[in-house]
Amino acid sequence: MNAAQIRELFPILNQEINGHPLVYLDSAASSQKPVSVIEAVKQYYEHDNANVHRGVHTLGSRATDAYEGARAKVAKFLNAERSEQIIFTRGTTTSLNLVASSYGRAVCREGDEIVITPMEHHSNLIPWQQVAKATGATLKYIPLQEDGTIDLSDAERTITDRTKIVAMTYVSNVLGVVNPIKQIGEIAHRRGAVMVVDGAQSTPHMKIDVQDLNCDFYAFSAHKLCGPTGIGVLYGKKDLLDRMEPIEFGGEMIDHVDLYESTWKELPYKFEGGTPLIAGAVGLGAAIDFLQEIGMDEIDRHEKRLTAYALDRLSQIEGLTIYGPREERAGLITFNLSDIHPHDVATVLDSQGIAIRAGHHCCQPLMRWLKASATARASFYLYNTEDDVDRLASALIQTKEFFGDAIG
Ligand code: 7TS
Repeated sequence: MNAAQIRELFPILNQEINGHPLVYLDSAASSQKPVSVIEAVKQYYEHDNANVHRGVHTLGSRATDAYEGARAKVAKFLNAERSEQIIFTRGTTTSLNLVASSYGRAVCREGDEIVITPMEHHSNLIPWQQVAKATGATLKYIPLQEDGTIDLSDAERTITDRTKIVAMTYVSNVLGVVNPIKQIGEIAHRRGAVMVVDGAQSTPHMKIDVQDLNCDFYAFSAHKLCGPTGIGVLYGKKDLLDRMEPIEFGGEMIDHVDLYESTWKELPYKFEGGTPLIAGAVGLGAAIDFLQEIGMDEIDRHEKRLTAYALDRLSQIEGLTIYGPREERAGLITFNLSDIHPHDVATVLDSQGIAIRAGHHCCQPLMRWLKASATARASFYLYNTEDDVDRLASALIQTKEFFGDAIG
């Protein structure tokens, strides 16, 4: 299937925005959903809906099977050893907060270190700041090289025997950098630290094998990989998850409750208090089926081709600054156009039916490192085509001319 055919499977893309066919270049913020995912959620609500893990009635067991079936699909998708290592959360943010609040606060003491990078999304930065503040641990940053990449020798220097946790994004949502997380995980393990991976921007686009990466925790959101909003995953190594305390308490997660003491269910349920997002899990399962049918390697290849084409087209536009490395990058391009504010760029593009993101992308420290108050970003997915890139490039040229004339 080529990208133009894949595009047909996404009903939302078949519309005009401000009188122009929609070009959606904001999938790094949230991807669009194919018919099969929309139908799976609809089918669940029309035929199988009930609460999970409690009823003896037929709908209750169908809902439980659907929910647990989705967990098994995720486990296979990540190549996790067992389904119980897959904890359903609200998304990457909740997954990372769970690791920080449960594992981080339990293991860190004064004098210990938590190591992250300046390119982290706020979701993988603030939770660690909070752990550092609460425990007296020191938050340290592996410095970035000029092009935004990480040099392993800097990781070797920053991660020490006092480091308890290394937390890092696999793919930067601003720079498009693909971090060497396997190698950094090896350094972390040599020093006795655990490796936490923010997989929000990697999981939708490339094959992930948590056993090969040998990471201790891995987080992602369904909505960036063709699934519904409001659901995501935390994968963890079983011995670590077994030792961790829940951070939310209530129904579904208990084994035995007394007036003054309670005990918890086994994995993964001790981390899933309350009625979960069952339909969301069903949608995530359908999204995984959809992506795997096309093939993660094929998606990866398509995005690399498209990004190379886009880099070529955009770098010909005078006055356009592209951030991040030229080689070895993921399917997104962050840029600024002359001194036009990125919000103005995004607004002009929207008037032509082209959706991009502008702002700090939840990466304020990285914006300061880039010496930019904000940037514009075009991000690609399996449904984007060269035609989309051509529309973006010509709209940017027009935007520049428009503002040039206005200023001049
Ligand atoms: N980590 C990274 C690297 C991200 O890009 C994002 C979302 C998150 C964590 C948080 O994911 P959530 O699903 O819990 O919100 N990134 C973006 C973005 O780049 N534009 O909008 C959201």
